Amino acid sequence: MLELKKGEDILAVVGGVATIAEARNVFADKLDNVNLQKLSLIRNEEALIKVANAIILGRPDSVFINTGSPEDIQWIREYSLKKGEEKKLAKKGHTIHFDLPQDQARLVNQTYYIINPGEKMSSLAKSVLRSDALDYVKKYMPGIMAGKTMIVGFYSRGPVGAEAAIPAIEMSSSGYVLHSAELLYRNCFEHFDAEAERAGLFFTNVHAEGNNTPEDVPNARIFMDRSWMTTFSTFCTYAGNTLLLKKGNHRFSVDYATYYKFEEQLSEHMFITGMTGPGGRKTFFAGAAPSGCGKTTTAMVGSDFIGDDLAQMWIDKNGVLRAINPEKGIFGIVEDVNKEGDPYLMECLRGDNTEVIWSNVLIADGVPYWVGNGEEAPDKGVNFQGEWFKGKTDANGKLIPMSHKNSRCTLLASAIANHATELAESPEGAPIKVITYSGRDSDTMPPVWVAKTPDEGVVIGASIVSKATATEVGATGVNRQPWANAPFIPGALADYMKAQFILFNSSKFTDTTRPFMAGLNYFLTHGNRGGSGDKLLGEKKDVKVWLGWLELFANGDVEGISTPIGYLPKYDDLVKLFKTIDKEYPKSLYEQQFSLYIDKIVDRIDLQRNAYSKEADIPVRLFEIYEKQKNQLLQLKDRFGSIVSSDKFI
Ligand code: SPV
Ligand code: MN
Repeated sequence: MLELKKGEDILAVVGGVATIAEARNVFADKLDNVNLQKLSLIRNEEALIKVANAIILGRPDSVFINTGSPEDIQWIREYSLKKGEEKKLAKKGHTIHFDLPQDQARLVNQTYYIINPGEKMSSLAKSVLRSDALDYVKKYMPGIMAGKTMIVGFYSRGPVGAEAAIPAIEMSSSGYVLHSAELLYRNCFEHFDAEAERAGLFFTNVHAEGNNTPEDVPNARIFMDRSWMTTFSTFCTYAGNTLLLKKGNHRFSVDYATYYKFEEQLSEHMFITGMTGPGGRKTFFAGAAPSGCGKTTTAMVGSDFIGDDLAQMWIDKNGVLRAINPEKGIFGIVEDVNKEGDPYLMECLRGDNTEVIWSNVLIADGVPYWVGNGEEAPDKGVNFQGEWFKGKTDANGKLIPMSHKNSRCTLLASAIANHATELAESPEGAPIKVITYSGRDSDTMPPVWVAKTPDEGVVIGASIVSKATATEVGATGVNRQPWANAPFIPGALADYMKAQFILFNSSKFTDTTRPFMAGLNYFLTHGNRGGSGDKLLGEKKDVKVWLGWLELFANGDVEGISTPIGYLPKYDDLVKLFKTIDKEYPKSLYEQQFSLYIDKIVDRIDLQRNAYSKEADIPVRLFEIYEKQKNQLLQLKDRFGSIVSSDKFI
């Protein structure tokens, strides 16, 4: 359970500002007339008291109120350049930002939920008691913004007025963080009061990078106060650790949906995209994948791209599942982004007229380069670890890549040629017909399969596994990644799972609106399918076929093959779809991809069942489905052996 406003509000305790009159005194003391004037347009007293407390806590030299006006945004760009957080690149509107080598990804071991004594948390999350977090803030944060300007921005996570949109305040001494916020979130300065009132809450984020030295990073903390929906981030700059409008507030949205909007809303780590089917019909997808597993690429394959990272969903009065993107921009991984696989994104990155903040790539003569860009690489330049030259090794003798694996580009989603900007900005949300779940699974599940029931769909989400990626510092091995949202689920996994079962079985859906739920996996290798080596069986562009088949299936244009794990595509239907991307699709490849490898799947079921059986209060439905699927799979094995090709089912 989650109880809001329980325990002491750390920001208020340390700041000491309790009334609006005291807050106004702080503003009169710290803000110049221009910024006082701007702030006078915000009337929400709770919000103003938070801003005053952040000022008292951080003790910045000055305070800048960002109204989102072109002049204010320009001021932020220049502040960031002046402080050296960003540098201009050769192309107009492009800048480079470097994070310290120790701060290239989410600092999972320094990221905590602030909890009250006795609160049940996700077994996959770290938590810190409120009193210990208070001690940290008291020790490290007073005066942390001295010598700097604190910038205050007011944003909406979602199109203003959308059912699932929640406003948020971002306060930081970093120009880079606020510059990124302007590209990634909707500035709602004018609507903040009304939105806070409509939603009944807002999120608060406080960040300070301090001196930004490697010696500081061990003291870095990312704290998320669940009860007060307030984040604190210190001594780091990587946006995943600092721009807590993104994953910090996503975590709060997950909490809020799970405990306060049960049966009504979900908050997911999902892309949103539309596919155009026969006759020009549009079918919208929301799809989960762990960080660094190609969510951005998948999203951009659609004809109507809406978002690449997060989705907030609800069921509308007609029983249609609706999704909004809480973001309006992309903080995308650039490794392996190239003309072949990501033509629209490349147009923005290499063309003119798109504002781009690059991070942690190689810069040579003012031009950014990255691993896998499909272009000729320079021999030297500057990257995340300083001077770089081809063949340079680290202290352990390991080759240093041209760009960090988690290096990124930040830009407006509307800059992407296939972005469906009008729908993305509509508070109505996109009508979602297909939900997908995927992970880096090299040896078990087929490229695509569809759940037969909502319960089985929920189990697909619960059963995602994935190889560790560079998006988290220190992560290794193959991990369970429930719903690809695990790093962002604060409360007990059982509670989140119940919310999934309830929502997808909701009686508000009709037979025609209930979404289809599917698994996707592009990571099967030759070595695990009768060949050898780690090479993938498919290519990036095959995604179009898997999504295209789901589009046809969800609209009743093709039938699936019924198997214990769900419906699989028929070979002939895939051949036709591969033709549309100019590829042959040999039957032998189909056999490799879609034969059921029974022992692998049964092992996977056992792994999940064992892990979930250690967790308290998991719904029995999950175990019943695992049991049923396992029994059916073992019966198949008795009849056909351990590798069962799909024609055995016809
Ligand atoms: C991810 O890692 O899932 C991201 C980037 O989308 S971060 O902001 O680091 O979470
Ligand atoms: Mn993400």
